[in-house]
Amino acid sequence: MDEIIIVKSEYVTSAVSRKTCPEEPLPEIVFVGRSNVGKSSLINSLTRRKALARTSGTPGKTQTINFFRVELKSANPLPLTPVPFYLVDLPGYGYAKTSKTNRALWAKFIDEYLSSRRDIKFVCQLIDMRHPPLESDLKSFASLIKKNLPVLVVATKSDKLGKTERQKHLDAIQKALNVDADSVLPYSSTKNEGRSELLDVILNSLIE
Ligand SMILES: Nc1nc2c(ncn2[C@@H]2O[C@H](COP(=O)(O)OP(=O)(O)O)[C@@H](O)[C@H]2O)c(=O)[nH]1
Ligand SMILES: [Mg+2]
Repeated sequence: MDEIIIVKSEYVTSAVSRKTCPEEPLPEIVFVGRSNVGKSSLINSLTRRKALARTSGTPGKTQTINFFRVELKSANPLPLTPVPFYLVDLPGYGYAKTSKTNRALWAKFIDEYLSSRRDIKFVCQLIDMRHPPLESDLKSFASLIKKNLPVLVVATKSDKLGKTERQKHLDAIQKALNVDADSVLPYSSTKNEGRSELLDVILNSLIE
C-alpha cells in the first residue's frame, strides 16, 4: 500500500455534553486512556502537527471531548479523493486529584458519547507501555467491549523501553486484556513508531 497522507487537520470543538458534539456526520476514530498516557501527543504525531492537540506534563486537564477534523489521502488503494473523518480525544480517566463526583460526571459523559455517536469506526485504548494495565484501564477496555465497539489497543511511549523489556511488557498487556498478540500496537509519538500502521488501520476502517 502506498503512503497515506494527511492532507488536512484542524481543531473543531471541545464538547462538554452530547449536544455540543459536532453535527457534521463523519466517521470517528476515538482515543481513550488514562490522563498522561499520550493521547494528545499521538494525535499530533499522527497528523504531523506540533500542537494540534495540547499536550502537557500535568495530567487531568482535558475534561472535554475534543474533535479534530482530518482528511487523508492514499493513491493506492482507492480513494483518490481525500476522506474526511474525526479524531476524537476523550477526557483522560484515573487522575487521582479529581473528586469522586467529578470522576462520575466524566464517566457518564464518556459513556453517553460512546453509546450515542452514529459512526464510531473503532476506539484506540491507549495503555502506557511501561506498566501493566491498571484497574481503570481494564475497566475502560471491558466497557468498550461490552458496547460492541471495535477496539485497537495502543501501547504508548514505546521509545522508553529497551528491546527485551518491550516484548515482556507487550506480552503482559496482551495477557491482561486477553487479546491476540497482533492486536496490541506499539506506538511512540516522539519516534513516530506505529504511525503508518495506525494510518493503515484508519484508512481500512474508513473505506470498508
Ligand atoms: N517519550 C515519550 N513521551 C511521550 C510520548 N507520548 C507522550 N509523551 C509525554 O507524556 C506526557 C503526556 O502526554 P499527553 O499527550 O499530554 O497525554 P494525554 O494526557 O493522554 O493527552 C507529555 O509530557 C508527553 O511529552 C511518547 O511516545 N514518548
Ligand atoms: Mg491530552
